[in-house]
Amino acid sequence: MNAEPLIGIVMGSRNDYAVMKGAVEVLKEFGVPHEVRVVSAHRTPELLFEYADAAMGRGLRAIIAGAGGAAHLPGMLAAKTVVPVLGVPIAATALQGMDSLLSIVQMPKGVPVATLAIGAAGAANAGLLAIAMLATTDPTLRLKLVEWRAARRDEVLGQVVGEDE
Ligand code: RP5
Repeated sequence: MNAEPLIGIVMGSRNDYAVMKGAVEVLKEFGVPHEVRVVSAHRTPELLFEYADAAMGRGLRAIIAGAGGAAHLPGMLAAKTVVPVLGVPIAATALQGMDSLLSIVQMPKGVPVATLAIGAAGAANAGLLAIAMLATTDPTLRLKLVEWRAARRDEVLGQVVGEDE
């Protein structure tokens, strides 16, 4: 994307991209300018602080942050910027994403992270939620989102189940 990014997509490891690409695909589909970065809370804390400090000034309207394990990334970003942070828990350990979900959703009162589902559904929904946020002030995007939802509705209305399947 050449336009200045409105949405930042960050993740704790390159390995998280298999999941986080779901958010990228949705933003691409809607033509929303975005950027993708690897920023690790525990391995690159200085970069995390730099990214969060610059986010508002760079015009980011939301940050989608995915991480696995003891997932500090979304919460630490939210602690350092008032740009809304959408957290995506990733199944990266023996706990299958429950660790990450609880780390992200259980933010103490005062510093919220909007927490999505574990994995691919959460990543795609984070993209859609970011779009819905932008759509509150962008009528063209709002129309696209309404049409997108209508297409999903029509898809279900067209489904038929044969009793003998
Ligand atoms: C977290 O640790 C990352 O978000 C990733 O989900 C997990 C494992 O990282 P790698 O060892 O795969 O780089 O920080």
